[in-house]
Amino acid sequence: MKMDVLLGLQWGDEGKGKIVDVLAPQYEVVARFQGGPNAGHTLEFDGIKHVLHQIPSGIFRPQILNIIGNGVVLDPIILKKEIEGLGKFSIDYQKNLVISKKATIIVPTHKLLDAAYEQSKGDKKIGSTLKGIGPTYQDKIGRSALRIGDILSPDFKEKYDGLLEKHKTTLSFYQYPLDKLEEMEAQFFEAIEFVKTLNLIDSEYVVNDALASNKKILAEGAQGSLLDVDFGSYPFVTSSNTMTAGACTGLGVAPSRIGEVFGIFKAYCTRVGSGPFPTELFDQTGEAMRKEGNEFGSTTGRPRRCGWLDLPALKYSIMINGVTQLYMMKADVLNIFEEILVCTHYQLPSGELIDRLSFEITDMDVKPVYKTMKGWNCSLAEVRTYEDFPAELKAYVSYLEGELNVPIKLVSVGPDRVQTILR
Ligand code: 2SA
Ligand code: MG
Repeated sequence: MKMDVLLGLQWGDEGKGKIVDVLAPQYEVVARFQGGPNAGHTLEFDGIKHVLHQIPSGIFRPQILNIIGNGVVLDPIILKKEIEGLGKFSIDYQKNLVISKKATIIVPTHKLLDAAYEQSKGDKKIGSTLKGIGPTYQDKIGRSALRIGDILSPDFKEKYDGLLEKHKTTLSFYQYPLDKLEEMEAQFFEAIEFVKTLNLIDSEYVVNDALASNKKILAEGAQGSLLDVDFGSYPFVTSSNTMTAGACTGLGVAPSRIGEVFGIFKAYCTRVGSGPFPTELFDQTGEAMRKEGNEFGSTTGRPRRCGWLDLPALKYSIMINGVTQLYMMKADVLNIFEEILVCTHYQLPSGELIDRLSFEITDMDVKPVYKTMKGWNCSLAEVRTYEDFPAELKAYVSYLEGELNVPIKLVSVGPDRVQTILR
């Protein structure tokens, strides 16, 4: 059996949570492989909205084993709150949730460091969610981080104190106040005691044993490919590999065992935080998109920047991930427009047209070159099959498919499960 991977192809918030929820019945295992509480995966069912941050999106289905893999950076305080928040669902956490002992722990000072680094950057700030993601991955790569397995050892406090001293030195260099630290630490150690009661495992064995016994596994990506630490618009990225390859390192699965790669994209683009966004709209159109799409961050509530679909960027994401199926989300948000624009190329300051994301391009003031398409300009609320699609939406889908060379297997036309149209 192979492991399928589901990823966002843009800057996050493509609607991954909704799709995991749709695909979940076909899977026995759902695993997170990177990121941490900076993610916000929204699931809507029975008229209620749930936002998951660290727990995989298969948690509402009792037949699914949910894995938090070694590639994740885990905040014990947020995990405890998340689990308490799901209290009414009577989920059996011992059976349905396992956590890799090799996952890295976010300690309180990581969050302070995140804030200190952002502050020091002034108007060049990344727009981090301030959950401590960057500083935690920094310690992981720097070989000084604490891992979930460490909480079981008698010298955990000693290890923690060692890391704390290092962090304090850095925080004092940035003259960052420590007045909140004591309270955060009290919460942290309480949460650590709680995490000790959860099912802590060597997840690489759990995943590979599951594959060996022909169980179907879905790896659930967080953020998006254009926020990948290697291939995103560096330095305006998150600190993990958000791409397919990250699912291999973040779970301990060999590349040869990757099956389908589901690439999720919105029918337009959004971005939270700073960094280049060539098709961003600063006018009424952008405002209308934000309003219609309710584009506000599910972790921080920040308004998301909005713009037209960017084909060069999407092609790039498809290439680095080996996407085999495309899922287009939130098509209904475009209902309100008489004309729909799609960026096909970028124009460099020299006048040259390109459709590749070169190293230089992230620093350049490029101008998007658009193809204009006729909008469908009507409600999609009653649409249940591809045949019901207005002709203009069909034309939009087949134009994109032709450009991207990967089939668009699903189009979402509304938040409800029944508004997910398979092709
Ligand atoms: P970080 O927190 O240090 O990893 O942030 C670095 C950059 O990555 C962006 N980022 C995100 N972009 C979109 N969605 C994300 N998750 C939340 C959500 C965001 C929210 O699902 O809605 O609620 O605001 C996410 N997480 C990180 C971030 O904006 C920085 O540009
Ligand atoms: Mg999100």
